[in-house]
Amino acid sequence: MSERILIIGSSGQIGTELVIELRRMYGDENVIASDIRPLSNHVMQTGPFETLDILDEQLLRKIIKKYKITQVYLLAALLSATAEQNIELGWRLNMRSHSHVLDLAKDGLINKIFWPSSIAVFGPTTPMENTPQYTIMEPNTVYGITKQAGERWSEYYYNKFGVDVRSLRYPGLIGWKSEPGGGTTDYAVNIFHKAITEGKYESFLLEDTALPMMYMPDAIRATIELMEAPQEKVKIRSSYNLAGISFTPKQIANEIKKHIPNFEISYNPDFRQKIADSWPSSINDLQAKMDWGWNLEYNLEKMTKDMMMNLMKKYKINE
Ligand code: NAD
Ligand code: AKB
Repeated sequence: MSERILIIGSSGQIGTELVIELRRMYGDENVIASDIRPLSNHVMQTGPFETLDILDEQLLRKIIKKYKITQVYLLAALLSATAEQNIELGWRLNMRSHSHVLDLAKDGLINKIFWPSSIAVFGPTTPMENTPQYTIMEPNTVYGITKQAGERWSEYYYNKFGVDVRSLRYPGLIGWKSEPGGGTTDYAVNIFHKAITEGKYESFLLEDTALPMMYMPDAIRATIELMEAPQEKVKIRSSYNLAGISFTPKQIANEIKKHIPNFEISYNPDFRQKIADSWPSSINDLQAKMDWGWNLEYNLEKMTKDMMMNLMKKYKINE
């Protein structure tokens, strides 16, 4: 049977890019985009789109049946900074969306789920350098708590009901095709836009705050490689560590200066600094490498070059 895929949260930073790639692989008609907010872009024009509030379980089930969906990518969530400002919605949206989708698989309506976790699943008591797959996890943000609880639910549904749920602990993701959606790592996207349009950027994180990040093409490839891996290779059903590139605001600013020598960065930390301070600075993803052959392609230099090239084109500026 050919796959029919539903992306929930398709108007977001990851969804926008994942829909394009999955439509290329599976055919436009077989990848149904859905979000609570429609977008007037490529995602809407190249294939089916449904307006869906994931909290509406009945509508979700209707859409699953209408399109005979076999796989769900659940991307709808409140990210760390936004969830911290709306704790109740952060908890409700991030948890209920996950249980609605897990129950679809438990009831035999779909075969496979992708649900992303995050480096936010770790907390201040976690070893910060080269953070192992299995370690102390005491997240102290509502977002991190939902990711930890979500990981536990995924593993539980796999063990108890055989639900084929797969997950990655994404680092902060950086891309040029879409805007970030309210995270603590958003500075690493905003800095490029401001460098190009204004020649300066005020960072909301301190200059030496190292965080794990990843360029979007690597993140999309990791997601699809995990989802395409044979069942027996997916040995972890909570979520896989994914390392990416670790850098500080100062280091990325220096890399951008290679392209825009007059670029200036200043620092004015806000509430997001405390969140960043509770997260690891680098991650160990040996398990993903061993189990399903994960390999990173973009380092800081290569990513910056590609971001600059694409954003310059987008803003119609000659580098
Ligand atoms: P985003 O905020 O850019 O996109 C989320 C999308 O969900 C938005 O388009 C929003 O409109 C939609 N949405 C919100 N409420 C909804 C609802 N009730 N029903 C349906 N859709 C709704 O987020 P993203 O960066 O694309 O992240 C997607 C997933 O990946 C999230 O689970 C996030 O925690 C995880 N993640 C992202 C990053 C990152 O750096 N972007 C890192 C780690 C984990
Ligand atoms: C955020 O900053 O909230 C996200 C994440 C790392 O989960 N980018």
